[in-house]
Amino acid sequence: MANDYLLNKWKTWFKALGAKDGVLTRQDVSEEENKFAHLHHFGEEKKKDITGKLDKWWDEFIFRKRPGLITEQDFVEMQQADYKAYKGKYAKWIETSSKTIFDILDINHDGMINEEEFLIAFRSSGHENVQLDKDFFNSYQPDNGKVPVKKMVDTWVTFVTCEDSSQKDIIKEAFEAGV
Ligand SMILES: [Ca+2]
Repeated sequence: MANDYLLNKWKTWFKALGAKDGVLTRQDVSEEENKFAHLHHFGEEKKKDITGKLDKWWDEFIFRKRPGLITEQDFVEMQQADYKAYKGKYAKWIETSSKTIFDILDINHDGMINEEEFLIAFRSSGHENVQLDKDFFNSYQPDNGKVPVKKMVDTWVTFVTCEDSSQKDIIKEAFEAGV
């Protein structure tokens, strides 16, 4: 069993994905994707391409190929089941998930996340306080305005899999600050 510290982070993560009233629907995801495409000013073709990749990520890593909506309880139970069955593989799965999504969010394909890419990703999923989003981005101590995808991925692995509350967790801190 994951400890309470990690269970609470999974609940925070679920909300951060854009769940409303404890439920995440395909409609929520579709709205987020439309906003993402709009903020990036994608043309029709680019929008179709990126939305297809995002849909695949949501389906595989968040909905886990379940049809319809997922509740917070479903979500936490899914993490818990995998975590219990194979702790090491769970961390690897989260790493793969994070790498996959950040490679999509890295729109200019330079292996780095710049402030614009970061802000659009977070604004699209309902984190509309741009100042807080910027503070969050800056907590990565960007070099020349950019953060390597690898660094982003590592912080997500810590956030989603680390049970040790004494370890620094900048994602947890950002959400606690109101992102
Ligand atoms: Ca980039």
